[in-house]
Amino acid sequence: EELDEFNRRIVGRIEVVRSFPEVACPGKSVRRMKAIQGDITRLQVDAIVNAANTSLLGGGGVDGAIHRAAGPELVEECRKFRGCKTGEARLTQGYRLPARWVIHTPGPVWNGGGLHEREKLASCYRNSLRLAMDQGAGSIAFPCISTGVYRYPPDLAAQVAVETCRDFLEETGADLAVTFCCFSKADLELYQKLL
Ligand code: AR6
Repeated sequence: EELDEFNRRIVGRIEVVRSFPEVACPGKSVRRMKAIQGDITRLQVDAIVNAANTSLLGGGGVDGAIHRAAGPELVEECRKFRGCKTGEARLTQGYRLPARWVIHTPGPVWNGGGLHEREKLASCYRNSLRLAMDQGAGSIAFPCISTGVYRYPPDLAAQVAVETCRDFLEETGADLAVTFCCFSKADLELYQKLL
């Protein structure tokens, strides 16, 4: 009887411990993520992410803005990679940018969602975070990858961005502050709702 009573108390305690993190301890990672509206080329963070294409040799949109602001040395450094697959990421110096590094990642082109677009977009975020962490960066800013010329629906892209970064921070315990740098107010509102 004494043993039964002891076991009941242990089991009771285990249940209390199990329910504790969800109830009283919301994920620490959420506090390390924020959304702002602005121009990513102006941010003073360790690394900014570029929504590139697979050539890594520049283009329009945020890619064009980053190359213009960084100066011609950026494309020279990018040449050495001889391109990059969709969902992968490469790190360069930031040159004339306030950011120390640029992480270039080609996002997927949206084709209705049946061509692994979600997985590829999640890989962009994961691989960029991994590179930043390995480099010792303490802060990173993302644009809304794939939601411009590549037509990924902004609401679905924001979900992938927030979930992937949250999972990465929780799984790795990385000491990394993540900023989602939205160009439009509509995008900012999507992120604020999710965060
Ligand atoms: N700061 C922050 N976000 C920006 C900025 C900026 N300065 N400029 C644009 N955006 P896009 P994609 C936002 O088209 O869809 C390029 O030609 C923009 O409002 O730049 O991944 C590449 O070379 C949108 O929300 O990238 C590729 O060929 C987001 O950045 C192709 O476009 C992404 O839009 C990549 O297309």
